[in-house]
Amino acid sequence: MTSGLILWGRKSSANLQKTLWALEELGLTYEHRLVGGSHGGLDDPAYRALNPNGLVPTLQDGDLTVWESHATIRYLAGAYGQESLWRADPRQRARVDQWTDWTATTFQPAWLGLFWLAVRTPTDQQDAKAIARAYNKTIAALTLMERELGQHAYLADEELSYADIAAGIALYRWFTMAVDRPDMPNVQAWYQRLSGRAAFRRTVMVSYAELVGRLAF
Ligand SMILES: N[C@@H](CCC(=O)N[C@@H](CS)C(=O)NCC(=O)O)C(=O)O
Repeated sequence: MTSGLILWGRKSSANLQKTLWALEELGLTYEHRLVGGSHGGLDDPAYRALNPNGLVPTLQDGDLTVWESHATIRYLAGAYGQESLWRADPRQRARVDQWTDWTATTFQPAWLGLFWLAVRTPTDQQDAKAIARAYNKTIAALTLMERELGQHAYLADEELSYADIAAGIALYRWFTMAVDRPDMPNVQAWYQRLSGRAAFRRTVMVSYAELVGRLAF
């Protein structure tokens, strides 16, 4: 394998934060190239050649290029996290993948939908009914996690896995957004556990001020 990790994407991107957190969690050396958002560059032919989907993140590892945030964290876990983020046992890994894929299809569309409607949309353009619908979907998803996290410390089992990275990047925004938060002690404890990790604090607990009231990117 040719080595040399390069991550492309802006730091305020929720999807980028998954890859960034995984890189930091694994203590890897990488180059970070800022593209997307106010940095631009996503339509450059050179970037499109790497990522024809034209979004961030994109990860390069030598001659390998991977896009789609969940594919990037699975790759990093498999390549560099055999003793930590990865699960060699297919039965254990099935649970990690279950929560990772559920995050892609259910949890993230709910919470990120709410974030767009209630944080990114300028106040005078906000749609209260749409916000209520997205809020209810977010609460339903969090309720599922609340039940699961009552059984073990992390989403899939007792240790951090890439499922926690996929889902956990939502928590800083959830706990700092101006919304009602029903008491969910297990989710709260999980957030505290994640906040105890330097890699999470460095990559996820970062300002999203540039996104507030801004629909541009
Ligand atoms: N399904 C993709 C979604 C990627 C995505 O939507 N990225 C957003 C940022 S979170 C983006 O590139 N937006 C354009 C920009 O930042 O300029 C993934 O998980 O990687």
